[in-house]
Amino acid sequence: MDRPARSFSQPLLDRLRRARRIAVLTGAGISAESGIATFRDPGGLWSRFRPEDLANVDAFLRKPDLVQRWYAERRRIAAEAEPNAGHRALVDLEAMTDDFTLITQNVDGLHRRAGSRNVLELHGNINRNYCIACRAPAPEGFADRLAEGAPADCPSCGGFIRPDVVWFGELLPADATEQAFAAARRADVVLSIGTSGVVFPAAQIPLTGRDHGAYAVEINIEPSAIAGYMDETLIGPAGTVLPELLSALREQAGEPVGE
Ligand code: BJW
Ligand code: ZN
Repeated sequence: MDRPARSFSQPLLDRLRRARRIAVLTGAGISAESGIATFRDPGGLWSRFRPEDLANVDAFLRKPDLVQRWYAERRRIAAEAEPNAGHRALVDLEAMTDDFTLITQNVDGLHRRAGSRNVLELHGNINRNYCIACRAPAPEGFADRLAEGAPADCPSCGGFIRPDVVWFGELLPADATEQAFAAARRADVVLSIGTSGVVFPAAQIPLTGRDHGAYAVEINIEPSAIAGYMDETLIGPAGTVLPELLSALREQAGEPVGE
C-alpha cells in the first residue's frame, strides 16, 4: 500500500505560496541520492580521507598528484551521476518564483545539469581547473590527460594545475558570496537543504535570511548544526521531501490564502 503523503504545516505552505523571493542553500546531502558521497556522513568522503590531507592548499603543494587524482575520481563520479528528484524539484520551484537564487556549496554541477538557472557556486566547480602560478584556466581535456597519467602542469608556465574549488582558509568567490547574502537578506523564504551547517560563511546564509525576516526551513535526514535557528526542520531525504512539498504547493494553488 502507498505511504500516506507527508503533511506540511499551513504556515510553511502559506509562506511559500506568497513568497516572491526565495533563497535556497544546498549542500552535499542533495546530491547523496545521485550517488555522490557527502563529506561528513558515515561512509562519506572524510571517513576515508581527512580534510586536512586533501582539502587545503598546503596538502596540494605537498602532494599535488594525490590531490589531483582524488578530484579526478570525484569528477568521474559526478560526470556519471544524474540529477535526482530533489534537484529537479528546485528547478520547478525556480519556475514558480519571481526572484529565486540557488546557492550551492556543491562542486558537482548537478543543479545546472538539472536545469536550474540562477545558481551561485560558493565553493567552485570540480570541472574547472586553473594554474596556481599564472592563474590561466586549464586547457580542455586536462582532466582526461590527468586520468591517463600524463603530466599535469600548466602548458604556459609549468605551474601546478589545481581544481577550481575553495579549500579551507581560502576566500570564497567575492561576487557569488555577495549575491548569496543579498538574496538571503531580501528573501521571504529561505531553505537550507542537505547541509551539515558547520562550514562558514555558507552556514551563515540561512541565518542571515531568518534575521532579515524570511521563514527559514531546513530539509535534512537529521537536524543539522543550525537546525535550532530554523522555523521548521523537515526530516527526510531531499529527493522525497522536495517533490512532496512541490505537490502540496500545487494542490493548494488557486485556493485563497486569506491574506
Ligand atoms: C541529506 C541527505 C539526503 C545526507 N537528503 N539531506 C571556526 C569557526 C568558524 C569558522 C571557522 C573556524 N575556523 C576556521 C573557520 C573557517 C572555515 C570553516 O568554516 N571551518 C569550520 C569547519 C570550523 N571556513 C573556511 O575556511 C572558508 N573560507 C573562509 O572562511 O575564508 C575566510 C578566511 C580566510 C583565511 C583564514 C580564515 C578564514 C572556506 C570553506 C571551504 C570549504 N570547502 C569544502 C571543500 C570544497 C572542495 C571539495 O569539494 O573538495 O567544501 S569543505 C566541504 O564542506 C565542502 C562542502 O561544500 C562543505 C560543506 O559540507 P556540506 O555540504 O554541508 O556536507 P556534509 O557532508 O557536511 O553534510 C551533508 C548533510 O547532508 C548532512 O547534514 C546529512 O545529514 C545530510 N544528508 N543525505 C537530505 N538524502
Ligand atoms: Zn600557468
